[in-house]
Amino acid sequence: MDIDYAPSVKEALAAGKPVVALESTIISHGFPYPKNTELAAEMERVIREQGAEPATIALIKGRIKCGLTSDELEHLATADDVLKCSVRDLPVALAQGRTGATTVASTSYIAERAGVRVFATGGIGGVHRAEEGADGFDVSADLLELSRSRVIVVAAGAKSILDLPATLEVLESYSVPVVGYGTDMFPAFHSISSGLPVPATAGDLSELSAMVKAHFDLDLPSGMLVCNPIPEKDAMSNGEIEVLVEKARTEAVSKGIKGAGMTPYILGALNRLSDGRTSEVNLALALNNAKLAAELAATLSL
Ligand code: PSU
Ligand code: MN
Repeated sequence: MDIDYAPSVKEALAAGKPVVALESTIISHGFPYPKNTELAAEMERVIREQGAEPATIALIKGRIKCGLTSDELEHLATADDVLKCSVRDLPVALAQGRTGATTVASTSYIAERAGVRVFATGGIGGVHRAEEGADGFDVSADLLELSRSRVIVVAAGAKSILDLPATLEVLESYSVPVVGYGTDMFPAFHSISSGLPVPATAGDLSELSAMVKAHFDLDLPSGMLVCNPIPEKDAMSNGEIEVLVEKARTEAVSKGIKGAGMTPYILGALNRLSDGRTSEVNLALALNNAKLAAELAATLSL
């Protein structure tokens, strides 16, 4: 696989220094402009602050990039013709020379092959609630890819817009380890807890690192999902977010939104309905994940 590395990422990998992968769909389709440019820059800054190297992954004019220039980040944040590329979209986008943003699934796929083992994002895709899916059935490829790319994904759980019990069931069926960081509960993205238990908890960084090392030692074919709840000071209450989610869901259903457009539509609607509050919350949790991912990557480089 032909990957264009940013020089700083190439050097860090060659020297065995910690590197953290970042996705680009969150920039192109997850945040409004100009909040998305702030997000892209801040994610990289937080990772560097911890002594790790950020490697944002995307397709630029038919080339796979691992580490982007600030011009490339700006382009992803502002252009309106950036494809949302999950794994199945990669061959077509590459062959057509397109520019595409990578999801959790395709970022994990590329990160593993690029030699990057830790990846920070906001939230993962999951099983959509039946009534809003295409023909009542919409399961994100993020879940399948977690089962077959050896990358540790640090996320604040998944949005309460999804069917969270079903999402956890699928992760169990796919043999994906799910670990709560400092929590027994599966976090619900904007809020600290979904009320659903996680199968395992890491109390601190050294416990988490031991689990991750054991995961790689076992040579399991999967990744691991590290669930890092949003800091309490930044969180929304379940009640607060549920009201917004209900409105966003109703809107999406009435507009007939389906498939790959669903997650971006919901994120946009939540931002609009909350006057930008959900994007502030999303930024806070994503930065919190970037910090933990960088700390974790450092423990693997020792
Ligand atoms: N969830 C969020 N923000 C996001 C996404 C999910 O809260 O930006 C993005 C991620 O890139 C994720 C993708 O991988 O949406 C999932 O899309 P789908 O449900 O179409 O698989
Ligand atoms: Mn889908």
